Amino acid sequence: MQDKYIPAVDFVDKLELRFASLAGLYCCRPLDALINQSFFRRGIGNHMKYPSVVILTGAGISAESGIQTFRGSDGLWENHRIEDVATPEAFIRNPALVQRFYNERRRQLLSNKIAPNPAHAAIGKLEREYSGKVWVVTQNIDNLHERGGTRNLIHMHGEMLKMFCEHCWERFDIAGDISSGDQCTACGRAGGLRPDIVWFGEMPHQMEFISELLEHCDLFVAIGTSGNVYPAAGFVQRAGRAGATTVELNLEPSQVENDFITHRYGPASKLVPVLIDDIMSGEVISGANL
Ligand code: BJW
Repeated sequence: MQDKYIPAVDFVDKLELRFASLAGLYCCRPLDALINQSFFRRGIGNHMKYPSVVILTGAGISAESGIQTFRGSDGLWENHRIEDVATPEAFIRNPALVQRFYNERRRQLLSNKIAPNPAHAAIGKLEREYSGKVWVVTQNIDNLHERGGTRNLIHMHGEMLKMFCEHCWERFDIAGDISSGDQCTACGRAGGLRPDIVWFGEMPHQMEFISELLEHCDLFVAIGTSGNVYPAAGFVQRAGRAGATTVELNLEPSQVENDFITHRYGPASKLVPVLIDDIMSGEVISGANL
């Protein structure tokens, strides 16, 4: 269903446009009053600068919500070397350590200390109110985009609040702890449950759909990601080759800064609401640091 999204929506837009013209001819209300209604505004794509927007987010967007980024100055991540916890080999070597690590992070995410910040909220508002199409591809495994109002969302590196069984591949929502000995409620076997997280060497989720989005986007924005981890770090090049305007928002230049046309540097909670206002007011996006 999902990879038919773009052509299907274009078709709907054209239908709406025709309907708007007919309505203008046959109704008493003037056409511009009609097209100002949000239902019709979606169809008037000609003067819109960026009909299709793709936003890639990384750990930096959640930093001001209290979730630590991966590549801090001490080279450690929540006191662990990343390769000790975020690889399938680490899970085989020491499942209890890996489960404990993710159980702690899940508890932290569900505590009342973690909440979406103005960057998440602004992106949610863009999806709700912008007349173009907006998709968010996040590398983050937290649920702060959902809580900030985003619905068109892909968790390419998985989700903290999901688990799956390596025996039967059934996926489940999970709010509590997982333990290596737990039994799968679908297949009844023990020892196969693991967090639904994409570790190094594993294939990220929904890559085909993401490729479609990148091929068709007019504006590509990367927020708070260091550009160290592929395939996400290569998305800017693919969007750029497809003709998109590419924008980096970060505290500092990323590893792939040269692949972006435009850069804005500062904290996401300040930069993102300004960028979203610029997009919604139809401005051409250019650099402006905060
Ligand atoms: C702020 C801010 C504020 C702070 N405001 N900004 C050699 C070359 C190329 C590739 C490879 C290679 N060797 C191996 C690979 C592949 C490998 C890879 O990329 N390795 C690299 C380390 C080299 N990739 C994989 O294995 C991936 N799978 C794969 O490639 O499959 C094959 C394939 C083939 C063909 C097509 C497609 C696929 C899987 C990668 C899985 C990554 N998993 C992790 C952990 C799981 C999640 C978890 O447990 O939480 O995902 S690793 C970790 O890094 C996490 C993140 O999602 C990911 C990216 O990190 P991110 O988000 O960029 O965070 P940071 O900390 O690095 O940066 C934060 C940024 O925010 C900084 O820039 C700050 O400045 C900024 N910031 N505060 C704004 N307030």
